[in-house]
Amino acid sequence: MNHQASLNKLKTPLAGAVVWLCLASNHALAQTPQWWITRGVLNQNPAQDYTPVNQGQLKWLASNAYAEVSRTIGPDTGLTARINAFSTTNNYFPVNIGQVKHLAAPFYDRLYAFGLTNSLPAGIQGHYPWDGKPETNDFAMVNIGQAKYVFSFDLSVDSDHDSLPDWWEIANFGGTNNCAPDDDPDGDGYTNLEEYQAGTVPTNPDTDPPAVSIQTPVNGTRVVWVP
Ligand SMILES: [Ca+2]
Ligand SMILES: [Ca+2]
Ligand SMILES: [Ca+2]
Repeated sequence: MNHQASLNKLKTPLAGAVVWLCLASNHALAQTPQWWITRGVLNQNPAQDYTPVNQGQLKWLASNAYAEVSRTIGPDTGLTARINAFSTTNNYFPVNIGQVKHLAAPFYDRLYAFGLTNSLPAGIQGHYPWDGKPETNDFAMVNIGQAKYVFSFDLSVDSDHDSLPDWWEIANFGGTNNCAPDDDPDGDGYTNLEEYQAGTVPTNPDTDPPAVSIQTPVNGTRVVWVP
């Protein structure tokens, strides 16, 4: 896993609930989300999931997660503030469970606001991966596998397999059953799938790029290309 020397140390969590951060969770997060691959989150070394994670590694992981949230559903002020609270030192310091929870919580708050967190077992309140787990010490050290687990959420999930990811359907249509890829609800000539691929707004014809028209020159005229 890479380090990012320019990233900063984690804030020390406030004293509070002590909850065990559990790897073998029934909170069904993705094993290897697509954004880990596209963003080069992991290096090519064999997995060392039981090696203690350090602050530089955790900041690298969280920074890429932040970039992915920003690309899709967008961050809120709480999440941005948490990322901006990194300092530039202590990258080789160990990380404890409380620090990981402190850093990961605003990510899950943001996912929860979009309805993108998984359901916890019946009777368990909350929306964090560690909710409902046996309690232990927030000051216990964290290994790489535990840090990876907490940041393994996958925003490319497409529950109905129509090529429109859940986050995009929820953001634009308020749910995952309210649009079809071939529909054009704003009547701008672009289907929902085309709007998703182009990054335009499927409910607003004014946000789309203008159509390009190319005139055919009359024979014998000189055409000047202006890039
Ligand atoms: Ca879909
Ligand atoms: Ca459209
Ligand atoms: Ca549109």
